[in-house]
Amino acid sequence: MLGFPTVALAGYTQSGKTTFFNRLVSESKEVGRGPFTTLSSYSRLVRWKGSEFILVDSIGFIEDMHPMIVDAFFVTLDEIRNADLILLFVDLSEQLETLRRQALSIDNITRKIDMPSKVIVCGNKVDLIDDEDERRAVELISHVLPGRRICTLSAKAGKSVETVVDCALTELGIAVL
Ligand SMILES: Nc1nc2c(ncn2[C@@H]2O[C@H](COP(=O)(O)OP(=O)(O)O)[C@@H](O)[C@H]2O)c(=O)[nH]1
Ligand SMILES: [Mg+2]
Repeated sequence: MLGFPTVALAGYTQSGKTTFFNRLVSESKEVGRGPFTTLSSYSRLVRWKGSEFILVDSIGFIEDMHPMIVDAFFVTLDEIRNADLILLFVDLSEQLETLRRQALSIDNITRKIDMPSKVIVCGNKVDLIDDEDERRAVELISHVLPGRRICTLSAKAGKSVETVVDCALTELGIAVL
């Protein structure tokens, strides 16, 4: 699409995708990293430290897909599947049992829809947990999703958001200034 790399946000509803999307779009504006261009209600052309990429928000995975929302889900599927990079959001403040179930079903869904290989798992909401819980949650996810790169952040508090974007650009092979 337009020759820019596409970064799609995916993962469970309520995991913080839209918060991350809004923060990135507003930071591109506020911090003078460059303006953004509205492409649709859920895609923006973001300029970040001299690089440009398309950021796509999505409605996210739902654990037990109700028939009513499956159609809506599949509308965004193409954008997820065709993205150069997927930032896969999980809420690290969930109970470990919930996290395990979500990670397993992420594994299932990603296999089913044949996602591109570039994926960064973004463990969000670290502001709600202590270091020990964060360590345990990351350990569990890397166990269920072996070989996946994992970043932790707080989209709401703005913690490590910059690191995540820099990682994303590096993963896309774009030099970060
Ligand atoms: N404490 C905390 N809350 C967050 C964070 N990110 C998102 N939220 C909250 O989680 C809820 C769901 O966020 P949203 O971005 O709509 O999730 P989405 O469904 O994945 O798009 C909202 O109430 C957000 O304010 C975070 O890093 N920390
Ligand atoms: Mg959302």
